Amino acid sequence: MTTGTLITVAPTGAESAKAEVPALPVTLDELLLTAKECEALGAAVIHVHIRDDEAKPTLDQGRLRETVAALRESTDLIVQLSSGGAVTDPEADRLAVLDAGPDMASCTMGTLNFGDDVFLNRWEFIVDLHTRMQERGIVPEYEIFDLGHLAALQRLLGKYGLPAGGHVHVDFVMGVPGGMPGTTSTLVAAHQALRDLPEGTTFSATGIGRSTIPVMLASLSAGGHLRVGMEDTVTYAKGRPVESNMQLVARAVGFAQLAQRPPLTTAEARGLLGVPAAGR
Ligand code: KMH
Ligand code: ZN
Repeated sequence: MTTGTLITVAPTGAESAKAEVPALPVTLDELLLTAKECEALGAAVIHVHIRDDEAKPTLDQGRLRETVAALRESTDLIVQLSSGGAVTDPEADRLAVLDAGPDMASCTMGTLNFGDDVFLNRWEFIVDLHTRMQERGIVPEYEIFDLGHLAALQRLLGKYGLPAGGHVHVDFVMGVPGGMPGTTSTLVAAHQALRDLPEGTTFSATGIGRSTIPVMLASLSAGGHLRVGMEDTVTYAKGRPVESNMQLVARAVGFAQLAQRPPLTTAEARGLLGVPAAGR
């Protein structure tokens, strides 16, 4: 039975421009401050995309390593690097994200239209990500943008075995134009489809844009966990831009407490996800 709520903050993403969203954390200092404050509020996992000196998305290996080290130094958060990057990133650079040695990395389970772009995730690429994470002890979070991605995950686990840590955790990313909608009925369908995955599989959910609140409430009521942050949501309410990631984490913590499923500590989150203790 699910008790507490795992809260993941996705503070930056690769899609919003700093010029249009000035509160977006893009420098290492901004990211560290955000990470510390979100941890203090109740986040246990940070899903990280980084930016270059021009605030453009980058998968620069030196910066990724520096970011992982700095987050470990300043917080106890579980550090999850995005292997999705930006839609323009080549597969080799996305695979090389694992070389930075994060606790976790995302692994998107299929190709989809992504607004006007295509987010390409070929089967062989997914297999490479999954097996390299197995070899290196990096725990995946399987990103599910559409219901068919769950069937792909079932196939992946059946052919290549359980992930590092032995626990399967998925994240429903809902409301991307081209993916599944961010509605309660779709979340229920996705939740039901988990029965074909290994016993004990857990899920988080995030709703892009205005679907953030319905998805959050639906996930909590279905026993799921939450991902929030400015990667997914830059409008707090109609006509009100998000002021900070902390504002979004605080709202998620409030909802989780109302649901009587308070935030998991970072140690509890490591236990749930099969991520080794900090300082391993
Ligand atoms: N930026 C999107 C193209 C992930 O981080 O793994 C992909 C994404 C998923 O954000
Ligand atoms: Zn991401």
